Amino acid sequence: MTWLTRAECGSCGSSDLELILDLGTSPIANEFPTEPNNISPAALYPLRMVQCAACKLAQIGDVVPDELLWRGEYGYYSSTSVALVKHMKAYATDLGPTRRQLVSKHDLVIEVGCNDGLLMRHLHQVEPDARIVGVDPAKGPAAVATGLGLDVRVAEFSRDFADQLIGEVGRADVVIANNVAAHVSDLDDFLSGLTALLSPRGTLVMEVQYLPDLLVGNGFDMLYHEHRFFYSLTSLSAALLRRGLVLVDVEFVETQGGSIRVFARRVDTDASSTAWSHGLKRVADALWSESRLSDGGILTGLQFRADRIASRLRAEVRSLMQAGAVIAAYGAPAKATTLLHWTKVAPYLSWAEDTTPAKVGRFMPGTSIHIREDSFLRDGRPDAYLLTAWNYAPYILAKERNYIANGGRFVLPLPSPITL
Ligand code: JHZ
Repeated sequence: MTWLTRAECGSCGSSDLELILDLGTSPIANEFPTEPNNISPAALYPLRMVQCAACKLAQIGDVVPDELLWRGEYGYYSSTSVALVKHMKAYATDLGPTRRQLVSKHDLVIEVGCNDGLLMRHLHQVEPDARIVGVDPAKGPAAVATGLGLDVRVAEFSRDFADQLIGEVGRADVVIANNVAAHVSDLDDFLSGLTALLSPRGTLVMEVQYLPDLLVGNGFDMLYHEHRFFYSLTSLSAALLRRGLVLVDVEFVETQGGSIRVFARRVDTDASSTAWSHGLKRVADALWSESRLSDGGILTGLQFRADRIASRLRAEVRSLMQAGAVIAAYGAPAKATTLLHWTKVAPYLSWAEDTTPAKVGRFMPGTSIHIREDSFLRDGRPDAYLLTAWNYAPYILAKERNYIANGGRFVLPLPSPITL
């Protein structure tokens, strides 16, 4: 089984694809082997980002099939990141009766890509009388959700599955899809399924990582094979419109180094009603602001910046090692696989630490770096950490203030390598 090089845009079908970033080859990011694995070339896949000149959607250039990506035990559990727990709690409050009032008594809410049910749990708290159904293909995280009494269907989401679900539970007042639109293999079928699930006056709420923030923050490590699409408001709006949905509001949120939370409704409802007038203005302003980005070279310059960061990070880590420091990776996020492979700093790291029980005891993909449990509360800490979970930097640096006060160092790889 092998990858498929994209010949056409995964959204609009144009064959006018421009190469933005070429990171060579890399292993599958979210599969943490049980043995040290200095990887064979057969387990490396090309890692390139291209952008469609027609609809502006950035996407992975070489698509690794689902069977390879999700074959093992999927290592990502939302609830293990304290910062994400906080985010989802605030998210549920925002949708609930005291704020936007999108989720009310007796409403049906369907969350596609619910992982271990983190948001569902908080939604139950803000509106106990709503019916909340989750869908996720990853068995491990879904089992955690089911164990908590949540109603989760273990399935790959598709238009066919949406039709089946509608037959069982009906159409939803609110459909939620967080950090999942980046991962789908057939975007049109996915959006068709989400649209079908919506009741005529329903609202789709999605969070996606925001491409302009990735560009500004030099987040090249967000490119790994399970991330197939990288959205701006412009490209997302075009994809949704093709499915009969119009954006009615946008919020900028901090997750994943910068994401957008968008609200969309059917074009043939009251999408342009006064209830959404502030939101429509925010969407228009953000689209205008994005239009100013297009000529700035910020996209085409990403390759240059990724090259520079690789050599600067190596120099930074090497000089710490030469001064006798033991260095470990702080976090074993999926993006660390791209970071370590592209920058070639893996040989300098003695181990990695992570709070996710499913990752502990395993190895970083394509390396012999062992993943240990978070040593926050233990002795035996390294002299310095490479902060691979850089998107949680404010939270982690605050949590680690005693370690820093006692001389511990942190190397922040992005947006530009710096040692604190
Ligand atoms: P985190 C995943 O990306 C994969 P990753 C996926 N493709 C996606 O889209 C996004 O999430 C949403 C650990 N950690 O959240 C926990 C600590 O050890 O940036 C996580 O393993 N200590 C589905 O994997 C990792 O770091 C800490 O104090 O890049 C962070 O992973 C904190 C805060 C985290 O997602």
